[in-house]
Amino acid sequence: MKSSPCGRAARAALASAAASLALAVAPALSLGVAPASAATVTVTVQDAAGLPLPGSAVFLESDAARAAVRPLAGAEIAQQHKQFTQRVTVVPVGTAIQFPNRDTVRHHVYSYSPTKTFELKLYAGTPSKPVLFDKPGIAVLGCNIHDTMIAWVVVVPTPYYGLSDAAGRVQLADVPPGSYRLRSWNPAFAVGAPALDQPLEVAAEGARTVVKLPVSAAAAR
Ligand SMILES: [Cu+2]
Repeated sequence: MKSSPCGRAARAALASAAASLALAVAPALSLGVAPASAATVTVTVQDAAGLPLPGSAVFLESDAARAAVRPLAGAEIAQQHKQFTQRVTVVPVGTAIQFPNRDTVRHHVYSYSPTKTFELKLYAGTPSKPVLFDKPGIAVLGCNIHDTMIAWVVVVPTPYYGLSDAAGRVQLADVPPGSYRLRSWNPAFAVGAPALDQPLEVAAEGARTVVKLPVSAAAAR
């Protein structure tokens, strides 16, 4: 892994996820996938008209990826200025998320989504327990007090995931070569719609692809 010529910059960018990514490679080796090196996968997410789609969740699924998944430590979605601090949060299955309230008003955060149904009743400060996201899927979050507050948690069964930047680009570092399902999702999708699903072969030198989602960038803002 250390000998991998590419992905060094991307690894730095994903420093917070580095620990889980490092752990992720060992099970793949024991399953006989035997990657000679781990590669970088670059995905550009566009809308139907070819415009960049920032804030899209992108992840790579496979049996080996599923076996390599580890919860993320220290995940949080705060509330500040009567908004969630992140619109879309992507976490691996098994991650517990804290919902600290940084406002002086109280919030009442809930999700009715089958992926995770929960309610943090009217609170100030940080609730005593984080919320465990133990099933893959998409949870829509709201606040009972402030109707304009909305956010999404995308729970993924893989250590290889990311969120697209302003240019619609996602870089996934340290991906073992192999056959994957490339999944892509944007909050402009209809409620309950699954992430787009297409095959992706990752070679020893990585992969680079463009994904077009059936939404408009204007509607996704
Ligand atoms: Cu609120």
